[in-house]
Parts: sequence; C-alpha cells; structure tokens
Amino acid sequence: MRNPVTIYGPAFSNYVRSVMLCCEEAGIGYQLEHPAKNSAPHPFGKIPVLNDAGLVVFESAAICRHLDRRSAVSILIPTDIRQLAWMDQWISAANCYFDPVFIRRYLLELVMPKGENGQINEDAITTVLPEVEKYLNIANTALQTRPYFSGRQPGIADYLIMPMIDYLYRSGRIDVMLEKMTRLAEYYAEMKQRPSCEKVLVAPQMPG
Ligand SMILES: N[C@@H](CCC(=O)N[C@@H](CS)C(=O)NCC(=O)O)C(=O)O
Repeated sequence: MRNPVTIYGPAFSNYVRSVMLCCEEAGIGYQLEHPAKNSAPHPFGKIPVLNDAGLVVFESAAICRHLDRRSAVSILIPTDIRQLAWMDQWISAANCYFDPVFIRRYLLELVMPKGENGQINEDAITTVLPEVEKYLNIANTALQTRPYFSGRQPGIADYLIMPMIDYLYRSGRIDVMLEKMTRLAEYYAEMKQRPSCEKVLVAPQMPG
C-alpha cells in the first residue's frame, strides 16, 4: 500500500470534503493538516492543497484527478468519452456556478455572518435565494437524464457537488425549496448511504 497523502485544510471546507471523499472512494489513506503547516502553500491562498510524497497539487478537481490516476484501478473518472464530457462539464459547473452561490454567498453568510455586529445579513440571503433555487433546479433537471453528475457511475463531479448539496440540506432554511427537487432528493439520499459520504459528510465543526 502506498503512503497516505496529506490534505492541507479543515474538514468543514466543502472542497476539503471533496478530496476526502475521493480518497475514501479510491481507498487512499490520508491525514488532514493545518494549512499553516504547509511548506508549499496554495499560490492563490486557498485550501485544499495536497501533498503526495512531495508532489504538491492545488485545485480540488486537479487533486481528485491525481488521486484517481495514482490508484491501480480508475474509479473516479469514466472511461467512456461521452460520460467523461458530461462529468467534466459538471466539474466546471460545480466550481464556477454552484460553489459561489451555494457556499460563498448563501451558506457562509449563515455560518460566518458578515452583517452588522456579526448578525446574518438577511438582505444578502434574500437576494441569493432565487439563484440558489435556479441552480438547484438545474441540478434536479440534469439528474433526470443521467443517474449521477459523473454519468453512469458516481465520480469526481459527484464528490465535488455532494458536500455542497449536503450543506444546503443541513442549512435548515430552504426545506420547502428542497422538497420540490424530488430527483435531487432521491440522488442525495442514495449518495448519503455510501460509506465515504457517511464518514465524511457529518455535522461540521466550525472554528470557534
Ligand atoms: N478553486 C479552488 C477553490 C478552493 C476554495 O475556494 N476553498 C475555500 C474553502 S472551501 C477557501 O480556500 N476559502 C478561503 C479564502 O477564500 O480565503 C479549488 O477547487 O480547490
């Protein structure tokens, strides 16, 4: 068995969770380290960063692709080019559209509020909610044509999107909206039963 990899970043980060999920699925041992201990920090000041026996990689999608390629058997990336094209588009959509709206603008305003006296800025939440709903609808519709965001099998796109979706379900404010997304709910319930998701997608421990 190859040496475990080091993931720099806290376990509450959705992107750190994505990398953890890929490690779990690929059977790769890993340890989490505080980013301050990283001798080769992310050039753009983000997390996660991976260190695999001295190979330092940043950007979650690149990290997850590397994790798949270092394994004897590829299970995170489809071999069929049509499924692969589908997965790649959802990896990009996860990073460019879902994360900024679901996590940066909605979730972080709830858990790390930027309003006056540390209060939640309700105007910011009200403004972003229609976009959250629009993007959830897009995800819900996509899953009506293929079972997973990575095509016929769960893969990197699913492990990028699941931590975001999990945080939306946990937010407790948009249950009525989520109830309308019946296909997404089915997908979420199925994915949550995977041992990787049961282990990684737990209630987050936020910094005090
Ligand atoms: N494109 C990066 C995004 C990583 C990212 O946004 N990470 C967040 C945590 S989930 C972060 O570093 N936030 C701290 C900051 O923006 O200063 C990736 O895919 O890894």
